[in-house]
Amino acid sequence: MKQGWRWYGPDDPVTLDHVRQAGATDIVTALHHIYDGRAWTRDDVLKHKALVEAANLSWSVCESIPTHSSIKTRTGPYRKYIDAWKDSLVSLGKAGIPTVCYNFMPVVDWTRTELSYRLPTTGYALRFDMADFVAYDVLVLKRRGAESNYPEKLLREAHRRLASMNETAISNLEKNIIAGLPGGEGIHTRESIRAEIDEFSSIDDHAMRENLIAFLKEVAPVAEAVGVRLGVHPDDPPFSLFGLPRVVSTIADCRALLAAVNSPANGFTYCTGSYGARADNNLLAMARELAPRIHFVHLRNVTREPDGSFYEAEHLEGEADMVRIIIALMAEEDRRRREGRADAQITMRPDHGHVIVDDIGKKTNPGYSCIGRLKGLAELRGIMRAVETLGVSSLARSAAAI
Ligand code: DNO
Repeated sequence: MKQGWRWYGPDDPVTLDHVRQAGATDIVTALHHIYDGRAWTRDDVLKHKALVEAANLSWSVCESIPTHSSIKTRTGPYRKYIDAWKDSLVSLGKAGIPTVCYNFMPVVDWTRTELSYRLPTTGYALRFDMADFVAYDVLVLKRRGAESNYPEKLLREAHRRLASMNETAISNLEKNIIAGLPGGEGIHTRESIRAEIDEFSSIDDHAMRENLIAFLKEVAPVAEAVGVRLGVHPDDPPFSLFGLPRVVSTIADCRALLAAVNSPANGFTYCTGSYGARADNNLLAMARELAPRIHFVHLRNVTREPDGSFYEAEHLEGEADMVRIIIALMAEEDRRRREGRADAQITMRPDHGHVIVDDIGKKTNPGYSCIGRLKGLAELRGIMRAVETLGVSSLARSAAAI
């Protein structure tokens, strides 16, 4: 696998030199300075690419082209935004960026309630706490009908939680949930999020899936024409937030997309952390089934709790069986090589990292600290090297038998 690293551009406190010191060879980035749905020109893309290449790295994945909310509702100015999306795609393809990640989450992109959750190791992780989220949704945002989305027990716990929070704690919770995490597309105030949730009021899972499929039917042929592969990122977390539809959360969701749009460009960002936050997602089975259409990989781990809460674990701990997953992905690379596929090597990146060691107290992008990710990559690289050394085909056979 190509060892990738997410870079937010020249303002990222983790520099391209740091990336090389971490041992990554490939950069995952986007034009974060033009992130409102406007089209990226080929020139914009080439300028960004030159920065990456000047550091002797290669830009192998665009994560992400932003997908404007109107595309998800298919109302208002969606036509203009789909055209801009296609223009950006063409600019990326013509500049030689082979893979594009995107998501179809409504209103909020990836979401956590706590950004500095103290771990037993004394490091810090990101956490999604269900009771805190419900407390915000029902009691702070006061979304209409929110109570009916949650069981009694959780509502009681949410009341208790809110009662224990002071104004600062409530405002931090609100900021964490709605003000947008790095790379995310949903940046809101209390008023704007209410308005945007309302825009989705007539859209259920079925309608949302139809809108995603309609979008894919338009962009996949363009991707094919310019030699780009698309990887839809799963919902994070992979269940409904704010009562809104989420349609990239399970293997059934993935199958529906494959069945609807039969193009080699239509594929997945296989994110073990996002899919892994649901107990009914079998990560290894998903990797094996989706393998031919996995175009990009995020490797990270979560520890789940019974009420749906989770926190980000060490890369090799938590729910995901990282060794077998990597064997499955490397076996797919092997299969592609035998088939002569140009995209035989899949780019992975160590997704998120704890805040540890000298990063504690420094300004870091939530989830995107240097040292935590460096440690994650080192551990994952160790597995890859062992698999390579021992031979992926024999390991894949025995891993399949287990
Ligand atoms: C978070 C990331 C997301 C992801 C987008 C993909 O760490 O996984 O921001 O990039 O949802 O479009």
